[in-house]
Amino acid sequence: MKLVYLSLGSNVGDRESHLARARERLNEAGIRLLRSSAVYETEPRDVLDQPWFLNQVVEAETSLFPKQLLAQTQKIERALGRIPSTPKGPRAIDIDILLYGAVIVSNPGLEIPHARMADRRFVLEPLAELAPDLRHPRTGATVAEMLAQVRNQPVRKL
Ligand code: PH2
Ligand code: MG
Ligand code: MG
Repeated sequence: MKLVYLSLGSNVGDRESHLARARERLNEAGIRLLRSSAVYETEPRDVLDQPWFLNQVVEAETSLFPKQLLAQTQKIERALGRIPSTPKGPRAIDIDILLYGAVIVSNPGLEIPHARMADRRFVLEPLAELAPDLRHPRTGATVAEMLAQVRNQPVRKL
């Protein structure tokens, strides 16, 4: 069993319900949720001209290997009506693998830890609720330390 952290995001349609349905589907797919952060409303990053997101981080345990975990999260994204669109643009649901234990995975289709997690308050703020002392497997920085660097990005706890 591995302890994993996933980031959930939605900025299209009924955002709350997309997050809730993603949590249900994850449980049914052998990704057993242990804890969930609060939900945050967050300013869009990268592609700025799109609606604000709801974001949340969940802690889960799974016996799936990283590629199997990715396949399941992508299947759930499709089941919840995610339509392929602009990279980093609007989406009904996004499920990103942040951390898979302390394992590092680097291949064209999958990067763990998530390549941009250290720059994103919409990831670090909810993650810090669950695991402030957790260390980034590459840099050794704690979640709380990374969060301190991105406090200027607007987020609002619901
Ligand atoms: N996801 C992106 C791009 N920008 N901005 C916020 N606030 N939240 C997201 O989940 C998000 C984003 C690509 O997945
Ligand atoms: Mg994403
Ligand atoms: Mg994604």
